[in-house]
Amino acid sequence: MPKIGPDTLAAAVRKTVEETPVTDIHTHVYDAALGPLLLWGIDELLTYHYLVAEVFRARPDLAYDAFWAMSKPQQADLIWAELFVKRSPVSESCRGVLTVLKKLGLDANTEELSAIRAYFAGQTAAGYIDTVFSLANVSKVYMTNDPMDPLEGPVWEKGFQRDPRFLGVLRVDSLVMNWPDGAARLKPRGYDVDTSLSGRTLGEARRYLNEWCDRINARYLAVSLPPSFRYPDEASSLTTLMAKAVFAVAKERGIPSAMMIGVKKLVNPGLQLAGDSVGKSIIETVERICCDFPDVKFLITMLARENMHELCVAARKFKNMVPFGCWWFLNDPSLIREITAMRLELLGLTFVPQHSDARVLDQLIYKWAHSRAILAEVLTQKYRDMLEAGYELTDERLQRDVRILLDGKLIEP
Ligand code: FIX
Ligand code: ZN
Repeated sequence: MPKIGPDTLAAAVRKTVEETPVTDIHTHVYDAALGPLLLWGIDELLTYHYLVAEVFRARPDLAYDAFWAMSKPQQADLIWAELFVKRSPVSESCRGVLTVLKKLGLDANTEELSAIRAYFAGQTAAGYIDTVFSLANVSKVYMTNDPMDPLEGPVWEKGFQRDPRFLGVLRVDSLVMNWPDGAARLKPRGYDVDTSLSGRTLGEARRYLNEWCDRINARYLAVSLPPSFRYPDEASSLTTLMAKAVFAVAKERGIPSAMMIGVKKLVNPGLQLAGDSVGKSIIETVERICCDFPDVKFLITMLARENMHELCVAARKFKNMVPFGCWWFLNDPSLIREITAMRLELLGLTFVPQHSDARVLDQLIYKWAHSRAILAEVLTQKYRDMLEAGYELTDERLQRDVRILLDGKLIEP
């Protein structure tokens, strides 16, 4: 195989990263069979909670209730006017909308949305999924499935023909957070639980997890945890449920347990979904869990920038932990660059550089376009350093490395 030299390196890396299909290991997009849960189109893009938070910064005079009383198209019109017309769309979330429209061949330099809305009016969900997956070069996505969601649970119970591009993930927040809320959700579903965390209750919680892992063919179990989450913590219902239900079922089934740690929920309730914030977690909790459950593969991402280096070092200590993604408030070019370089330097190719966390289908287009550009930039520098140290890079080796980073196999059992 011909060797890649310093002069052609950047172009070769960029081409390979662009052309390597991605498996997106954490999203909030859904198989079209789940109907209204699958969000797509310009009004959903513009009312994404990241942009909701930003429009209130541009319009601090706007009352939360007044905004929430608007229809979704009215909210989208306001966000477009304030963040794209009256000001340049400088933020990462705004630039994302520009990238989506450009990739779709639509003109973003417009003061109102009628022409863009007309494009989406001509799409079907099924057809648009194909368009988005192709433009984003995404082969598969992992969903976030909550059987206790009143909209989602019944669709699974009825059953539907699965789209193989949408992989199941059992999200357990509704079970484990704010106990005994989970008990109140389990009881009417026929699980013999009480508000204590007796052996019977924990056994029934495991039965719920197993039954739903079977039903959705869950590839891993997932939860979002506050920065205050501690393990061990005998006094904590959350910790008991995680250790004796979630990790136990993950081990029994041989599937990973994903923890997304560091969210402070609703610091500003007026913003609704946009009201969550970030808190620094303690890495000792992650270290103790990885140490005490050596047979479970843990997929970990943390929300505070300050936790990123500690997570890398913890990954060096525990081979059963895979750090993943630049999550939420870390999903910005300046921080993705810093985190990805640190991970390559400390972990080689043994981490998952990114997930999209897309809540709107179209976002797959921009979240992967933006992240691929930075991954290519950082990888190029690493390979440049290696060439200078005498390493011989070929297309075959480059394609192999990028596949390891993007094909999602690192999180498979
Ligand atoms: O808990 C999660 O899965 C978070 O990613 C979401 O709750 C959050 O709203 C989000 O979409 C961040 O990107
Ligand atoms: Zn998420």
